Amino acid sequence: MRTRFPFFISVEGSEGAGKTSNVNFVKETLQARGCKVCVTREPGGTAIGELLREILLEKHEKPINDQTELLIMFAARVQHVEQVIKPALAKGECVLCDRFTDATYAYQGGGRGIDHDRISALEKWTLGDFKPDLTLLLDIPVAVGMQRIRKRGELDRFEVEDLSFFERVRSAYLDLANKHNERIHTIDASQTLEQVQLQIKAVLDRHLDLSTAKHPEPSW
Ligand code: T5A
Repeated sequence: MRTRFPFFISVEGSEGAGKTSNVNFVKETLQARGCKVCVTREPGGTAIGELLREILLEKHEKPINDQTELLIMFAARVQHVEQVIKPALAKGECVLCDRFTDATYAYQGGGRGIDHDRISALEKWTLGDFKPDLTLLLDIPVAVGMQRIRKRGELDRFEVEDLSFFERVRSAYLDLANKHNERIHTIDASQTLEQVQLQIKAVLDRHLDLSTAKHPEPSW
């Protein structure tokens, strides 16, 4: 894990966990610590990535093959990393990304059942060891998350999947958090927005303090 500023932070979770609702809070917390923040999302974040996002989220007459879906996720991601994420980090900005590669392990791995090793090979080929420094996993029981998004209106191609798909996604996320517990921090997202943000702030404060202690501001 890199422990210097700038940070690359991802926010993850299954449908309706509150990622979008909390990204702004994370951004403000980082800004209060003096970080310039680049907020972005996956799939998307670049002109080509946003076009690929439309293909991925739209419902099509004939279904998208699972392998095709996996490859499109990584195609969008490579474009995003090279055009947006790495350049922002190189300028000294913090990058805050709504979903990253963990989502592929959870949705295409857990949800669609694609072999973990195949995703891992693709990750290695396209990104090498490039990973977020810190990941906030907003965890919520599937039924609660689905209830929240149904209130919001029309559902996209992923959101119409059945409950068992999202149970597998959730369980894959929790397995990742267990395996990478230094990087991935699980937040109980079923609580009120205020309580969720208190948990997020505690994780961010801990990480930013550690990083600042190791890399103090220059005195000049
Ligand atoms: N995908 C993505 C893959 O399959 N593989 C990949 O590699 C990647 C990167 C798009 C889809 O792409 C898939 C996964 C996704 O299905 P997305 O745009 O991130 O990804 O879409 P969603 O997960 O669908 O995002 P949502 O907007 O549905 O969920 P959020 O952002 O988690 O939830 P949010 O903040 O919009 O909140 C939903 C509702 O709940 C309320 C909000 O007000 C809102 O109405 N809410 C709360 N209510 C009560 N208490 C709280 N604590 C609340 N927090 C939020």
